[in-house]
Amino acid sequence: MRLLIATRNRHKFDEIRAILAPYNVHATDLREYPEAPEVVEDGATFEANAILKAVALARVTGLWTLADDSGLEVDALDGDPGVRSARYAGEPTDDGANNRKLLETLGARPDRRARFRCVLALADPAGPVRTVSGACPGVILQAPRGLHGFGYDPLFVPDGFALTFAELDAATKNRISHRAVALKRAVSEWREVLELH
Ligand code: ITT
Repeated sequence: MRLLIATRNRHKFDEIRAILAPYNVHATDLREYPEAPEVVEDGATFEANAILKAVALARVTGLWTLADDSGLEVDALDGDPGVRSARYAGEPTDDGANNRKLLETLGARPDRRARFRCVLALADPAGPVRTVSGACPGVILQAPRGLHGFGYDPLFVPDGFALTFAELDAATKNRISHRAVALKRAVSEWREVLELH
């Protein structure tokens, strides 16, 4: 099926497309819809924001639409930056500034536990919307390492690994990430609607 991936984040689109590559899904992104509106992500949860994005874009384009809302939750910061992950250090989004702010805010706190979360919303242009979620636990380093990926990847070491998401190759990240976990659930729970049979 043809599926619109409702993101302006190129890295997210590339990851989602790579993870869906084995399936019969033709993923397009918003570059084909320059007139698509900017959706205000003012929901209090990843789920609310994913639904806002998927429903708005499905309505405008008439296509089945998949939206990803994701972010990093740090235990010692009571779950921050959370839904504000993209704009943690202000607008416009700046990954380097976000990483510096996270390190400054965490300081020397010994509890470095964190997890990435991802909620995917799939909107039918006819109305109904459904969601799945995924998480990837790990720890936050004292300084960034690695050049791959995006966002907080250089600071995040997933459980069971010694390298950051920015040091691991894309195939490994796409096997274990919060986005991969959520997409695996999507493929299994939404097999019929995604026409994967
Ligand atoms: P769209 O809303 O257009 O999809 P966005 O980047 O603004 O793009 P979000 O509002 O969902 O998306 O914010 C996600 C932020 O969370 C992202 O900018 C990163 O800072 C962080 N993040 C999410 N997934 C990540 C990942 O796999 N690796 C590193 N950081 C990630």
